Amino acid sequence: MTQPDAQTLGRVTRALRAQRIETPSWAYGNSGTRFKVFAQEGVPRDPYEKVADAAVVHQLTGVAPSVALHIPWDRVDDYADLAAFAKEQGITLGAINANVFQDDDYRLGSVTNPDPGVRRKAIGHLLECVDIMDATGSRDLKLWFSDGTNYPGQDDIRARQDRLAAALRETYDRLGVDQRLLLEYKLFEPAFYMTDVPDWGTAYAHCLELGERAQVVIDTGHHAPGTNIEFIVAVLLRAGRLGAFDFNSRFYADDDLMVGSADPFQLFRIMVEIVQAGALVPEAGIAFMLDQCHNIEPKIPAIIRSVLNVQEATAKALLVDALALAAAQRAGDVLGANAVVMDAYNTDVRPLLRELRTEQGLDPDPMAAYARSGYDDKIRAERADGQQAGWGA
Ligand code: RM4
Ligand code: MN
Repeated sequence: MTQPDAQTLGRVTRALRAQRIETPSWAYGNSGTRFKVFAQEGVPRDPYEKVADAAVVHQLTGVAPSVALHIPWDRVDDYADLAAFAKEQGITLGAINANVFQDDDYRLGSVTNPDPGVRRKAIGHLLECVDIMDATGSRDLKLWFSDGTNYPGQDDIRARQDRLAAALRETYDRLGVDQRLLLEYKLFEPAFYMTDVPDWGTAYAHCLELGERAQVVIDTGHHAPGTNIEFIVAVLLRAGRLGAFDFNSRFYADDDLMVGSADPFQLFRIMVEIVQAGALVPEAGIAFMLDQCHNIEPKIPAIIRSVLNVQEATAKALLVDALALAAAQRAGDVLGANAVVMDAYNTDVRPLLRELRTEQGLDPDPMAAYARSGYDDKIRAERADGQQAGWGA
């Protein structure tokens, strides 16, 4: 591509300045596979320290002003106090993620469990998460259910859908008028035969039943290999039901690697759909979140890298010449249309982003700035004692 002209540059940088990416509290804590959790030095010991780390990512990148919480991993006595602490650090608390997948009671499911007592307990947790949102000022309740079955005949598929619908209804009805329910799907794991919310269609059907403030979450790692995720993005955008992304990368299944590391072209294609639909602006209501685990790489730099990867994919998507693309499409010019998209993808946007950061008073290279900042040494020293945060495995 010839270098973008001044007008294009102005449009692209304006959009990039307005971009918002939410980082996940759990990515700052220890994580692992089912085989091993490798502890790292300097990892936060409590939600306050996770918030502090998230604030550093925002200070260096300028585009990550909120952090998502996961309950009970981020349980504190006073959520308003945690929100005030976040504010002092220059960020806000974002989506509240419910967790109904780690208690022994949930062996046969949470909200779809055949036992009404277990269902009641799970719904109680979802409602508690809405109380927490009230205290933190969070807009979004994000629900992911590990519910499903491992063997044909284990439980009644339709009955489980009914139980799911009832739980979602009760939770949705508890929300305030400015709050949303975000429903996430996942093809499989930990259930291996049948998952109760396995795909966007099921999530969408439940959201339709609930009402307008129920929206679908696309976790990029939650599909069968080869799934055209940008198609799902386009369909949900058209229906006004795309609420959020959980960005990460995968080579095989739900690998939770850094977004943009396995398939940067896919991330670009997703962002093209977003940009073309005018859905990048915060007012469009789509939460661009990361959902990742940094099992072997240092966590804060990995999160900074991920944020930069989303930013780069977005910059490239913004460079797609929409007029030229539409003209080629109208003319049935297959190769021409494809060339417009590929020209944008093949543009090196790193100089543009460095310049943008300098204009914003940021270091043009956030990775290098973090390495120089001394923050890593500081947290290693300060957090040497005590119990590190993590979700265990
Ligand atoms: C799930 C899902 C959720 C996340 C948990 C930790 O696979 O992606 O979004 O909260 O993992
Ligand atoms: Mn997710």
